[in-house]
Amino acid sequence: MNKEAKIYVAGHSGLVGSSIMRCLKRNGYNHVVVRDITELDLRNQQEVNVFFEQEKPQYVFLAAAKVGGIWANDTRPAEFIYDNLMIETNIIHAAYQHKVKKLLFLGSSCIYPKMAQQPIREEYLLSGYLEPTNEAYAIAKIAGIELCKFYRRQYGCDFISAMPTNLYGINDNFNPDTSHVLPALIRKFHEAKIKKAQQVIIWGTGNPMREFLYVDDLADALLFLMLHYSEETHINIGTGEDIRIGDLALLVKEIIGFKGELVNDTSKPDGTPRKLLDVTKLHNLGFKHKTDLKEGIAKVYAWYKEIENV
Ligand code: GFB
Repeated sequence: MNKEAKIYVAGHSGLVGSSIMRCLKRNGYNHVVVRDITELDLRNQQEVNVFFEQEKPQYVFLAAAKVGGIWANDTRPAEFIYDNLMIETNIIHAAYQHKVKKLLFLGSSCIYPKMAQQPIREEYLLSGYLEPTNEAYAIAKIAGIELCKFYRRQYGCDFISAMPTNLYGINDNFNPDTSHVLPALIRKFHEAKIKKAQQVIIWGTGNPMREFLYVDDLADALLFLMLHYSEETHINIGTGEDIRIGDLALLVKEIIGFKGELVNDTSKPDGTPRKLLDVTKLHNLGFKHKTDLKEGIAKVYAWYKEIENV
């Protein structure tokens, strides 16, 4: 991918897509095409075909997706499976038809079986049943991996798939009902501190373990893979370390400086007990993340205060 290459970032305004945009700019890739959701509905095959016909991108980062935290996934499964299947099928097929040189598809660590052996190696995919709270999203993402694999096998397309662990960073969704745990905790602790509240509610038991990767480290990894990886097998992207949700809450509490107590709401689901990725393959290729969790949360909190004007 030379610096003049025409690159399409699907999902450019989201958490991952906006980070890919910053990463491409930092690295001197300036010929990037994007479309807002109001201009191009990626669930519509006709619109996607017209866009590829007009723009003819040479490289594609497929970061567009319907995403959300455990509650959104659990309560709106039809939207998660339909939107994601349509987006990825339309883009991958159009990329094949319009001879895209290379496409990178983004999945998620929830594609692996709920009870997968830890840390989770790439080959554990489809070796057991899925976590029910995000089964719809996981099935769609598994379909995306398989699309890339089979388009490579049958048509020789250079389509690759990356499976990131739980992500966080600037431009995240901070809506308490639909967000992932980290932005939810940042917002809850921040608001509790401002209001001098006594308590903050943490969903579930606090016992699940999660691994968190700062989104700018993910974007660096994606560019690295676009340049250096070209295999049929998907590849995990993570830090190789995880933390108990209860301990994560204590860490966010400390960074924000909230003085009250934590209360567990066990009417909310825990989800997968643990999903730590084995990142040996990525490390062996020569890529390692840079941002430590505490440093990353502090960066996001600084950004959050700025956009909230507080
Ligand atoms: O980040 P999260 O929503 O998603 O939740 P998953 C992680 C854990 O944090 C769960 C707990 O055990 C939640 O119960 N948690 C505690 C909270 N307090 C909160 C809170 O205020 N908000 C939220 N959201 N969680 C998602 C999948 O699973 O991970 C997606 O549903 C996707 O499909 C994504 O794969 C990466 O890690 O459980």
